[in-house]
Amino acid sequence: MNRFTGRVAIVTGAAQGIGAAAAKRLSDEGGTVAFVDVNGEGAKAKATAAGGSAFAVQCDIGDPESVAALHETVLKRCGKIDVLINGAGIVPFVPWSELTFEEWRRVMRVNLDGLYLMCRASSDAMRKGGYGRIVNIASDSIFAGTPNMAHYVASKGGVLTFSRALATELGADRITVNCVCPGLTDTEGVQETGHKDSFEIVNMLQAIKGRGTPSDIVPAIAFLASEEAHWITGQALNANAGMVRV
Ligand code: NAD
Ligand code: 4PL
Repeated sequence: MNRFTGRVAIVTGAAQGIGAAAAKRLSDEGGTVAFVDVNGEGAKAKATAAGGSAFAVQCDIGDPESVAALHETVLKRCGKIDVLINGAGIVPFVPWSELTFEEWRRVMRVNLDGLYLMCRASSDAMRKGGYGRIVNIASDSIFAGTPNMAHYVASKGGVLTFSRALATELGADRITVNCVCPGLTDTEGVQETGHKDSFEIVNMLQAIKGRGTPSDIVPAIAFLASEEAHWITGQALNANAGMVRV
């Protein structure tokens, strides 16, 4: 498939995990993809490996100036923004007894403030260009109430409901906004936390057995980011082997 030929895409969180896999797929399918991450070196390595017209931009999505600079760079280089995949996120592992306000804010700053800043800037460019697809990455933990991440679950509930509202706001411009809700997925981020020990229990609840990897999530993201998904907006799609069903 070559669903992104002629399209310009920004993918955040592209240095590793689900974001990196999504960026690679859009690039493989012909898109000009900006691999964006606060880890600039990691993003550069993935963009180089993707080849084609992929390029990397270092950006902290929680910083308004950094997000403005990113959009200036992409618009100067590519002239438009067609697709935004918001893959960057913090995946914490902190029990409620240890959850401080500082830690709460650290997660909200990226998972919600960063999402706002990216959607704000990219959707302005999409409206000018007359085309747009926004795919946000929530999590099926918002339906399961997954332990050791109450602040994260709160932030991802916000990702889902913000996506519904933004779909309304951008509907007049025929820009779609949807969410993918992955289940537990084996990524570098998860391997650094206690979530790495949850695969067995999650597997027990899955309809289809196995360990979720980024390549299991990417097809849902790429579909919602494609032109043919034009009649789908404000929706959430679980990609979780049926672990929770809503
Ligand atoms: P990961 O930790 O492996 O990768 C996340 C990437 O985001 C990293 O490269 C990191 O540098 C980047 N990032 C963090 N803060 C940033 C910032 N301020 N600005 C720019 N980039 C920043 O994570 P992952 O497991 O691949 O998760 C990707 C997305 O999928 C996240 O939104 C996460 O919440 C969501 N998700 C993950 C799982 C899972 O089990 N892995 C499940 C459901 C949802
Ligand atoms: C079910 O989004 O959805 C662990 C870690 N378990 O980040 C998640 C489940 C995790 C999840 C998530």
